[in-house]
Amino acid sequence: MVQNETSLRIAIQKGGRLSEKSLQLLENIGLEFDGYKNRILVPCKNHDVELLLIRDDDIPEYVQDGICELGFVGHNVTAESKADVSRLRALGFGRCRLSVAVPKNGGYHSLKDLDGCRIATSYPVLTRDHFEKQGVQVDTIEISGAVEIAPTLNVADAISDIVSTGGTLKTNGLMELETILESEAELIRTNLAIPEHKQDLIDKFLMRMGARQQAEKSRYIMMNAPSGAVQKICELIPSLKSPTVLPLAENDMVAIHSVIPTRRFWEVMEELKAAGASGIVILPIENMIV
Ligand code: PRT
Ligand code: ZN
Repeated sequence: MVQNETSLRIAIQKGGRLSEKSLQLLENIGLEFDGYKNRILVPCKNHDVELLLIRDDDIPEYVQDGICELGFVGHNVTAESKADVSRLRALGFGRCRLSVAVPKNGGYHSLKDLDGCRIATSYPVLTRDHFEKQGVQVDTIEISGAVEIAPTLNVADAISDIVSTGGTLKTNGLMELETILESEAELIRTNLAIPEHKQDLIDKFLMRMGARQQAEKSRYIMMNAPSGAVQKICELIPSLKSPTVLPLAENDMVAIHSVIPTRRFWEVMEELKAAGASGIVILPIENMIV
């Protein structure tokens, strides 16, 4: 059973790339906090919840040990820690990858070329695992920051580090050789038993998170069309459910409303216009329970 018998405790990164988005996500599902800036434990104003603000590296272990029931953390950090926790949700932000990178003109073209080399990294566990699986013998050198400078300083021959845009590698004369792990922020849960009232709260938050994530992937679309074009337009609209068709005061005209996946909108936009749709309006959706 978890140690904390009072509020549902959620760990988020104190100050870093994931802090703001994690907090925003909690606020989006209806949790209210204030005065969190200079505090470590922050009570929620409207639910039996408290936030624990810590370094991201500590989050998986804290969740594993039941000091917190939930945590928001990068998958790269969870995977490196090998903590015994469960992933409840991938969160769609903080996307990055752990990659092996080598000096651009170093003559390294594949992982095998790194046999016997020194690899600087803040991710020794994942890096060692990856090279071992490929049967390549390397020495991992653990460095906690500015890993990308290690080859220039001749501290290492290559690196394994987090990459997002790739700008940092480029600036340091490095290029990516291979991806070890794809990552994004995730919500993790302790595998220890949780009291029923806390589990109920978690279920409620997951439902709200699902509604929010679904809404973010969808758009509400409205358009006008001649009645004769309804069938063609309804066939073109990429919605799962049947669109709503409403008569308009103007003769033989209707309004068509539907919810569509955002990513499909541009694909069908021109076709809808060609089929006779006009006044097409697309709106974001706040929450969506399907
Ligand atoms: O203080 P604390 O230990 O809590 O924070 P931290 O410094 O360890 O982590 P932080 O805040 O830098 O990152 C938190 C999490 O954000 C990481 O664990 C990843 O899950 C995720 N993330 C997403 C990233 C990046 N993108 C990223 N680009 N983490 C680090 N980077 C680094 C990258 O290593 C490079 O040095 O940012 C630099 C710029 O990257 P490029 O490729 O865009 O140039
Ligand atoms: Zn960290």
